[in-house]
Amino acid sequence: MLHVAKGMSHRLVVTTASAGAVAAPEPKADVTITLADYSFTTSTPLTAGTHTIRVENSGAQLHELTIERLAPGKTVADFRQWVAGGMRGMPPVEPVGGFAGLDTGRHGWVTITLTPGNYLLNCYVPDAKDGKPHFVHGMVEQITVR
Ligand SMILES: [Cu+2]
Repeated sequence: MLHVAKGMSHRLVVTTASAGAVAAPEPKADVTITLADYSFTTSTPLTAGTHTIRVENSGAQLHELTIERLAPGKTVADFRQWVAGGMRGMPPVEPVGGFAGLDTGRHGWVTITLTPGNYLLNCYVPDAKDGKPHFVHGMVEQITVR
């Protein structure tokens, strides 16, 4: 059952800023990951430890950054095989963080702590043209964190 059907929703009211309000300064990022149709570009390799990642969408479509830790011995090929098999059984990855639903030309930040291992940078957003998840179009990349 969808979580929203179990009550996982909340009303949010957005109001105009009060006079004299100042925008908060942007967080300081040590890594930038740029999303495009259909790739990830990382400014510097992600290493073990805590990072504040600036996530930018330079693509023509909405994208997301999902960071998933691969199970020991698993690779992006195992992920593709699991998807091709209808996503049955234990997934070869576990989500550890990311940034969802970033529109064209927008940016945001995510702070994440990584331990050494193999990860996927992944995008599950349905494609605007064929509705298939972007990872089907190649928007999934395996990285090694040391
Ligand atoms: Cu995408």
